[in-house]
Amino acid sequence: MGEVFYVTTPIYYVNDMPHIGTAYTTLAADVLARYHRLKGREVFFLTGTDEHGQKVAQAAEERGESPQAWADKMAPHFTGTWKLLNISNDDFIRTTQERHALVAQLFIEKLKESGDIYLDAYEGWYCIHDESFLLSSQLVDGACPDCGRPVDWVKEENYFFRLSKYAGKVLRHIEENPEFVQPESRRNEVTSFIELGLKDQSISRTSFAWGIPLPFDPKHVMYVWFEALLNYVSAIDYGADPERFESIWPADWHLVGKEILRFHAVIWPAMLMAAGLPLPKRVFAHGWLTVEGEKMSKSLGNVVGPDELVDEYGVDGYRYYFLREFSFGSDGNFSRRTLLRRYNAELANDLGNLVSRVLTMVDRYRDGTVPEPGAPGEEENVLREKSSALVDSLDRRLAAPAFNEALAEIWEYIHALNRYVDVSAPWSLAKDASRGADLDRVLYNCLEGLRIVSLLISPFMPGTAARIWERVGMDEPLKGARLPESAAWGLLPAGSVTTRGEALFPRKETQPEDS
Ligand code: ME8
Repeated sequence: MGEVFYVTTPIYYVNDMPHIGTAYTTLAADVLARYHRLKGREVFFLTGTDEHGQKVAQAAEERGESPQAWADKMAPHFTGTWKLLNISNDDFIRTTQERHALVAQLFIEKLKESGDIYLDAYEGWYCIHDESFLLSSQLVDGACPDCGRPVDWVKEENYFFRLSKYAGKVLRHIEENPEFVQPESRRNEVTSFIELGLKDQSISRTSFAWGIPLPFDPKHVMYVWFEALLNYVSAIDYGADPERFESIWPADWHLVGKEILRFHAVIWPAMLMAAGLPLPKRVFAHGWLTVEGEKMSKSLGNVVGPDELVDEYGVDGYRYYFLREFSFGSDGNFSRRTLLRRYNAELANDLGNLVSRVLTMVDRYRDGTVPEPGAPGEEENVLREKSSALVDSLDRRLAAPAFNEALAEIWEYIHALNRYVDVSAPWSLAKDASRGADLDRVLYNCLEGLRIVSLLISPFMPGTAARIWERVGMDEPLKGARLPESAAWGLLPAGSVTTRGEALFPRKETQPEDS
């Protein structure tokens, strides 16, 4: 079961446009998907949009649109943004698709038959923004404890899922499988939450119609969270194509923001247990990003969209910054100053200049042809050993996943290459006709070091990686490269043609306060 590497993002509500927060999760999932493809695994990377529920219905109503027309208008903003950011998702699920509705109905029917669903009266608070049911004891100053917005009193007949019956089992699973909920600090939050006692979960609504009808009682539509979680199995044909489903399920990683961990680490596992399905292997809750120190919100008018940053810094400038700047499990603060600083120092200078220096020298001294490597000296052996240690370390960092640490280590290697150029001073060797073989060797090692850098940055910055790979003289496309084999030192063929090309990351002007 599950031989395919399966990674997911939350499905995003279509009430609003994608922004740097939603892009952050999607980008992280993209790196994992690309990395595992690079390792030769078959990968299924899923993202999509959450289109039902009261919040989306309200957003549509405010614009005088039907919810379906609104969702049809908004979904392309997400697919378009993922294209802009070079996201390699294998599928994009929309919860208004029939394939999703059929599975959601089949699933709920199954739980009904097994006795885990019953009808009862619900009376309590509801936060439309978070689409969550709340107890009076949870409110803070009469408002939603998570988003601070006013809550509505709901009194209606609902179907309930016997969540309480599974509480002990879910808790045991979390305790016995430390990988299941990550990072550890969040795991403790989840276990304390369960230990406080779980009530059965209302899973249907009757006061509005924008949802999937319950097959056994169509006056009710499914509670949007119950329905949305099912996207992870509807997209891989649960119930429709058992062979496909079993080859992909369970998910290797559900990546989510910390505010929706409870749904993924408590309700979702209980739903899966009730249906007799295996649980996802790991759920990772990452931190939240603020903008220039403030919570990002429409009312503050400080929501940042990826497109404006991509216009300015390019897609790989964008990708690099978000993956390098933040520690995945912690909260972080986006600021234009740190973006500019990292761009100039780490991309324009450390990497961009290195590529340009090396290719210029190969052009000047060796007519743009990869020279013979010659016999390796001590310096080269160090570079070679460092690169193979880096390959192992990348594997550990991405298993965590710690994207920032992975990039920091790749950049240490780039620093080592820069030092190697400085210390071996090819420009001096070029002045001495008797040092021709030494010059060949040094230039070869620089090119080979860059080839390995391009391979290792490819999950993070696929466009830049492919450009460097071609420029150093690789004819075989980067797409066909595999880890660890392609990182073996010496695979760059002598005699192939290099290309100088334009600056990869043109330096940007800074104001005195930026540096
Ligand atoms: O919750 N910083 O959808 P959603 C970091 N439809 N990440 C952020 C962020 C921020 N400031 N803001 C949003 C939903 N995110 C449900 C999910 S899944 C079965 C259903 C990211 O549109 C983060 O991943 O509100 C968060 O979990 C997600 O966007 C919430 O997206």
